[in-house]
Amino acid sequence: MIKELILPDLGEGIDGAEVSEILVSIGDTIKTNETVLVLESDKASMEIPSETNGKVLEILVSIGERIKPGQRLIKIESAKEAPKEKKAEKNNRPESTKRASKTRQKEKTLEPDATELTEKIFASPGVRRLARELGINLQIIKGTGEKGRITKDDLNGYIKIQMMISSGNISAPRPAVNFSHWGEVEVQKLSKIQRITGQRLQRAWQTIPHVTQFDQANIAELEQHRKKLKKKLEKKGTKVTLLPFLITAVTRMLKEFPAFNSSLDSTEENLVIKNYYNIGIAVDTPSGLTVPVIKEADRKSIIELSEEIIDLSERARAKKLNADEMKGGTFTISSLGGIGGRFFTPIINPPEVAILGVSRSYWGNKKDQQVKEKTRAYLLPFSLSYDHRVIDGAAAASFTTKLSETLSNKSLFEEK
Ligand code: CAO
Repeated sequence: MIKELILPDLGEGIDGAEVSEILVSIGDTIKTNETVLVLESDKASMEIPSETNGKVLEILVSIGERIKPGQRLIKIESAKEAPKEKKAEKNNRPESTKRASKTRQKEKTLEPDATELTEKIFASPGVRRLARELGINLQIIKGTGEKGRITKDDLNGYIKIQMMISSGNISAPRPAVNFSHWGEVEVQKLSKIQRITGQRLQRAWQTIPHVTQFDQANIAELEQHRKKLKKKLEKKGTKVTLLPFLITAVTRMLKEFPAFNSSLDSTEENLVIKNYYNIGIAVDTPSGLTVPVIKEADRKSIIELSEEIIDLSERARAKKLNADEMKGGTFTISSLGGIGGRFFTPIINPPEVAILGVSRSYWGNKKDQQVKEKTRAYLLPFSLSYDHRVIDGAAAASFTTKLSETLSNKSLFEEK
């Protein structure tokens, strides 16, 4: 026997609704009360159940179609008479009408907050139910269905992104803002280096508990020494800046404080201490920040380091570095001394556990702890960021204190 499922009166002044989901296909065997359609009215979502067991012969509506009570929805070849509902009928409204309004009622009682929040949100009951179970506010999901309806794929996509964000694999999506609304704007594409560096920095910042320790060193004597050396080597075409001295001082510190030259292994249960000293130097290039690595920096003289810094930074700016030259670092120095500023908080370059940020030297007063007097000093401000899972504050303060002493003593560099 062929039966037709008719859209019942939807009640409470609802004169029609849009078909948002068709849950059956031609040929499907369905049971009485099984949901076959999902409708979306201005006020609520409704599931329309079958009134009979049987086989779907024809679907008479399509997704997005606006339908009205009394409209034919589905032709079903009935297997047998649908069992009569036990409940006494109080009026002439068909059972499905009651179910539909019951569904609406249920949505209203189960989702008091959601109803308020989602007044303008279109989503099927299934999507709403899942969102409710997972505590997801549907308002923040952009629906890709018709009229912005949130589909199952939209919800799944959102869940996937959240999982990736929480595992640190990607950064949170940014809301689209129309900045030109407030004035003229210019859009510049980020370079590949900027995009990759940005992702790495964000991951490092989010996953490593950073602490930054600040200190200064009186490098007046060292600066005098550097200037002499610079003058001498200028004739040979080598420019000696402060950086090679910093690298030399840092490698000495790393030997004295091995934890700063280590990495956590993948289990995060072991510390891998490295007995080689490869120093990454942050280089500012027109296409973004690059960090070439000076290998075995502890074995190189100030002149060798100067030449290598010039070579690596020039090739970094010309995008001529090869991948190996940017790998294997054990500690990074980011020097902004040539530019300016006074202290900053550098971001650790994983899998390393510490980074030294160097700012511009300046003439100031330094209190001499022994004679308790203030003396004029050429002060180099520096900032050490470290991974607090690996390094304690006490060790970091010892490191920076010792580094300050080392840089204040030019004799330590004279033999190099
Ligand atoms: N205090 C005072 N003067 C300093 C100084 C400091 N801390 N550091 C460098 N200078 C001086 C140099 O001695 C040089 O002066 P002279 O010509 O009189 O000798 C001048 O500043 C320019 O130095 P430089 O910057 O060209 O050379 P460098 O060896 O110090 O640095 C490099 C090389 C590649 C690190 C640098 O050019 C660079 O790119 N720095 C930017 C790094 C960066 O962007 N870090 C930020 C990362 S976080 O976003």
